[in-house]
Amino acid sequence: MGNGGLILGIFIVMAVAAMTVMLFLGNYRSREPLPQQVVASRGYALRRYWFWLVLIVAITVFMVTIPFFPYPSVRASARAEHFTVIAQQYNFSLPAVVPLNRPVIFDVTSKDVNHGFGIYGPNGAIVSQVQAMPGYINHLPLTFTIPGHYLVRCLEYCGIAHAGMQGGFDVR
Ligand SMILES: [Cu+2]
Repeated sequence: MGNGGLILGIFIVMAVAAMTVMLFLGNYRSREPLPQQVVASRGYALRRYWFWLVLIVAITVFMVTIPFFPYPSVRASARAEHFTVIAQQYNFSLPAVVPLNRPVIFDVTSKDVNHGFGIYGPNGAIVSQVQAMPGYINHLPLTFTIPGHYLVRCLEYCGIAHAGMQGGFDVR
């Protein structure tokens, strides 16, 4: 809820900046029009450097940020505890308790049609979600860092009673 004002503020600042640039460019005129030859050679020279600059910046950003990617490490997944989740019209078969601060993997499948396995934290915000599909097991790795009761909701329309399809488990 507190983030809404911040996001709106960032949006307004960026919108005003973009409009300022547009207005400047719209009103920009050079006093003497330059010959096409001059404009083209300047543009091509700029374009050559621009390509290498973008490439170097992109590779650098990639190398620096890749360790912070929010996927669990392979090592964490190897020692994770597995929990089976079976969805069917209109309920979930779930573990009662899931451990806190330890990597877990939900092995998610369905007995009938496609369902969505959506996990909501004690604060009501969605934590993660994956599809529950018949004849297939989706693996959802997670590490819970906040104890409490987590609600599970079906996130894919699966039949007449879909809206009431809920479950839950405790993290402790
Ligand atoms: Cu559903």
